[in-house]
Amino acid sequence: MTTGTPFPELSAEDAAELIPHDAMLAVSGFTPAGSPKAVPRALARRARTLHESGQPFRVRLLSGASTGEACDDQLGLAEAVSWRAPYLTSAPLRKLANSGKLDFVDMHLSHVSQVVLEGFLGPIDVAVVEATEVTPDGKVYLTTGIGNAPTFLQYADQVIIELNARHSPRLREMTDIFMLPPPPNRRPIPIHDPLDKIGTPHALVDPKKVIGIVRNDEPDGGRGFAPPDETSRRIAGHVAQFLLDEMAVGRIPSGFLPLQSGVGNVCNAVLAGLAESSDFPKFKVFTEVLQDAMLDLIAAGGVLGASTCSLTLSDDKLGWLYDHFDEFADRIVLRPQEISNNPGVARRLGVIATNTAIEVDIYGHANSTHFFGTQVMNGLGGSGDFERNAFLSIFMCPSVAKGGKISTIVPMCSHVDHSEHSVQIIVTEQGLADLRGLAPVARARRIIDHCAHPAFRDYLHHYLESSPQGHIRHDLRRCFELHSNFLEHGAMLPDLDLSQFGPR
Ligand code: 0RQ
Repeated sequence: MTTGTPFPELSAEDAAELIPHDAMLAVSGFTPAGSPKAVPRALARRARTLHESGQPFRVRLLSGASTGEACDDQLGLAEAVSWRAPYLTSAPLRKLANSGKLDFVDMHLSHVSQVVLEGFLGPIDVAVVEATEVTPDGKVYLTTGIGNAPTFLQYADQVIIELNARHSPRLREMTDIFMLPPPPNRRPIPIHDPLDKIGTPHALVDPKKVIGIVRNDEPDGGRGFAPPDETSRRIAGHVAQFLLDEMAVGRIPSGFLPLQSGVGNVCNAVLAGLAESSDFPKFKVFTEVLQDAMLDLIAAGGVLGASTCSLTLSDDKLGWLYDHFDEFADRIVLRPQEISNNPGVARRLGVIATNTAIEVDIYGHANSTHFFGTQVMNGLGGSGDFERNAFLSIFMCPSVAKGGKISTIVPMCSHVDHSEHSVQIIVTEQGLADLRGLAPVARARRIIDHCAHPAFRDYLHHYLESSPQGHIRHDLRRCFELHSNFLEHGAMLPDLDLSQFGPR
């Protein structure tokens, strides 16, 4: 059947039948924003039916970042994914990855597009892409998360478009699609300000590859955040004061620099703290995820505008944005992640990167992804794209987790995502350690004194001072003693009185 477009209209079930077992399936979006919904739900139902009749059905799933409940969670619950890249936040997928039932490849998000065009992952069999419109000549107007959709549309063998009536067709006014050709034909990306537009409002697909259109009106299903707690507010206070001091001594220009903000409550609190401070100039944001708090700050004027890859907004906030689109149309730019997270552009703009860690060691290595070196949480996301190339790279975390059973400042990280060579500033609610220009042992003393919880400082100082002398001082027999204590006794320092700690 065809109505309104030259492409066959399919039910979600019919579309799911076109995706074979073991296919490389690529999906649009970045976080729940812009991810397909109807086809993945139908695919999960199909997988369950096939599994019940004893037949195998699993796909290899490639996306921009995490996706929404309809895709990652449903396919994970149906055990219908054998391989996943580049990022996940889904509890069912995390469980599969941590039990060895899913091959999860944790990648820098800016790398994905290039890996696809290198052909390293093999062909993309089918791409499912959410859009507000696809024209007969192959212009695809994407929705709230651009992710890698332009690349998937170009390289997939077959394409299914989910036309989602929930989204405003005006999203194209914010969208700026710019594709990099393969090396050696690349030229400098001409972005000199976060709000510069350099591309087109649509992606492109060869119309012959579009095997069907599925209509849908399911919302993204994005959730809001709890208001920042006391710990997040204290971290935010330290970051704001540090940046003001850097401006006062002229190391940050008086007009400030573009900010990148990671995900989560701490990052939201920092952003809000900066934008609400009367001492702060208004600033622009160059980042990958625009959340509710940032939209409020743009509306209030503290943030002048944002370059991002996705509008990861709660459904209510997205509805509000659509109702007030005129206010934001020229203050938000939606880009593919190869551009929103581009290392060269981040370096040129002088981005101040603020990201969160699970643990940090006394020399400044940061672990953002794995608990106790083995259990993956979410993945690296875009944190590495920004931190390695930032003008200033800031990592934040509460000084303790699990009510004081865990110190997030440890002798040696049980997994390393970001190294001492590019992590510059570490912040906990206890204080801020500026590591620039410090050799390893001086870094260690500063991190322990400024960032570790007082209850863990004696242990950490003793570890440092009693370890064998070297450029870096480590005792390889004891460097994971705190981790081992937790795994054996349920607390890193089993004799510590936990009543001194708050809920974190
Ligand atoms: O567990 O949920 O059971 O209470 O980890 O910790 O402090 O609430 O921190 O939600 O901000 O997440 C690094 C995971 C922080 C996140 C990470 C436990 C703690 C709690 C969560 P509970 P918090 P947040 C852009 C940038 C990598 C990707 C990234 C992340 C839970 O920010 O995934 O930066 N970052 N992307 O109790 C054991 C420790 C722990 C610990 C905390 N040391 N050991 N458990 N927890 N520290 C995004 C994209 O790219 C899309």
